[in-house]
Amino acid sequence: MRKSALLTLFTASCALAAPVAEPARYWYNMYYIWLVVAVAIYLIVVIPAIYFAVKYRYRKGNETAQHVQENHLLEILWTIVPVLIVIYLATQSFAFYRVQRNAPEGAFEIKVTGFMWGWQFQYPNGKQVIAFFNMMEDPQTKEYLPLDKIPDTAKAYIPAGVPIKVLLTSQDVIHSFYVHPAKVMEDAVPGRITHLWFQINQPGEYWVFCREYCGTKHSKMAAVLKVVPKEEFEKWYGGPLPIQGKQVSFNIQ
Ligand SMILES: [Cu+2]
Repeated sequence: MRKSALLTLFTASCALAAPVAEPARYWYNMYYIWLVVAVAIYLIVVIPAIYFAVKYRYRKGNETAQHVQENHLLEILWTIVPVLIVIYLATQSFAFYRVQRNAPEGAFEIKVTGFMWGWQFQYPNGKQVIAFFNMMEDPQTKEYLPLDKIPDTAKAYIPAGVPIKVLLTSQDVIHSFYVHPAKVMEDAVPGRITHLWFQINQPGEYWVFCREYCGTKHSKMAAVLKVVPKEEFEKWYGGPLPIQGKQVSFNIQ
């Protein structure tokens, strides 16, 4: 199935209001499918279990159990039904994975390098932002600082409503780049380039976290995305956004 058809299918099947970021709607869609299936299976197992436990509880004079050797219909059913459910869930998951994996054409590319313990954002024109753990935490309480206490120089500016393709790598150990509002995550692996994409529609400030345990300060290995309207972004960036449809490539070492 073509990517665009897949996207349309997903969009049409999702009854939720548009989330602030993409591809979060696909994540929510899948979350609710899994939730409904899990609750249904739980009820199908638990309700009969309670019923039988009560109905066939031990009673005096009724000590002999009835042993049923085999029941072909039941065996076929409890094989085929779970197989169908697993195929359905796997297909859904794979479709979501493909959406998450393939950035829309014309996405703005940035390079992100994870290191112990922070993130370096590099933009195509050479501009860069470094978010280090000690800019994120309160030195006294060791809690996360409120967003307005984090210096703007440590925030990665992102244009609102523009798909962003992130080329990911790591300087030292494996990290994982998780864009909280978009619900996307990918490992940052030393010596390799991995990628993901997201698009944040609503200007504001959003967290990015490391989601692969990487050492003492892993829990504070975060960054802030400062999502601003396109014009404001271009002011900060010092030039116009590369034209949609023209991919910008990096020379990655
Ligand atoms: Cu990490």
